[in-house]
Amino acid sequence: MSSKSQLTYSARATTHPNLLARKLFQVAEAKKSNVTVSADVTTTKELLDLADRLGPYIAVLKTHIDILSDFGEATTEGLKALAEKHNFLIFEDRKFVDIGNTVQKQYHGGTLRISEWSHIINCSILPGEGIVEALAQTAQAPDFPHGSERGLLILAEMTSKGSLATGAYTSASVDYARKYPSFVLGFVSTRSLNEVESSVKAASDEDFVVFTTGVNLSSKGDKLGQQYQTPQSAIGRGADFIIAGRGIYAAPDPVEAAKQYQQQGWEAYLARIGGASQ
Ligand code: 5BU
Repeated sequence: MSSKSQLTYSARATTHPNLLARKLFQVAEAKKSNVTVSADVTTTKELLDLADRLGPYIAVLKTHIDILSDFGEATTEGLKALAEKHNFLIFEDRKFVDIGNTVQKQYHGGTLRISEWSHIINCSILPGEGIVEALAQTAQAPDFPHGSERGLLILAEMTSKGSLATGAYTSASVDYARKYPSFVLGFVSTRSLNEVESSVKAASDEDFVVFTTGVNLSSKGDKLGQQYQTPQSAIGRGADFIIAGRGIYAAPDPVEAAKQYQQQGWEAYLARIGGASQ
């Protein structure tokens, strides 16, 4: 476990080298929530309705914008307005995985205009270091207006059965996170990766943010290889933000479910920081 994961979110908000990570920790502290809801619904109305109802209880809204059947201006304007209204960040789970020249076009412009509305994006490092460099170049270009509010999570591990994102792939994820600290916030992974061997030296102020997917209170997995753990287990293993999809949006009462994940996630965080001063 990283020494930083024993610190409070507010302490990490003050010291983190990355501006978006600071904002993320501030939001978590202000709302007492480390929950990311994975809003995997397929129409704009359902997405915005869910974001508005769950907004008060979450720190981040994760989207798969390409599963919407009616994506358009109303989707992005609605998302941006609700993120402001409820003080959450948006994470488009697009999982970029291509050569640098292509991912720049997929991220900035195109049909989805992801760079305009999504604070956080993620990528696989299967194509090599160039993918991180290319996305950082776009988000940090002098004429890009939202530079300080954009960050990348490297998809270092996956929750699906038989995932090949292990071993050398996972340690290369840590290498690249260390090489691009102003853009890479941390990882999507099932645990803290600070102990993973890396060929790049860690900076003394290094503080990777860990998002863990596959969190569910009432199920162990699905029929397509998804594997779940509980908020307590994820946070105990180093998650700073827990991501839950069906556990929340497919519950009989999604608002009650979001409150339950919020409470359990927050209690697990308090248990992890133990006696740390707030
Ligand atoms: P679920 O309904 O809680 O199983 O949804 C999980 C979400 O997280 C879904 O949007 C997946 O695409 C996403 N996910 C995941 O489940 N596992 C991973 O390793 C990664 C993303 Br990366």
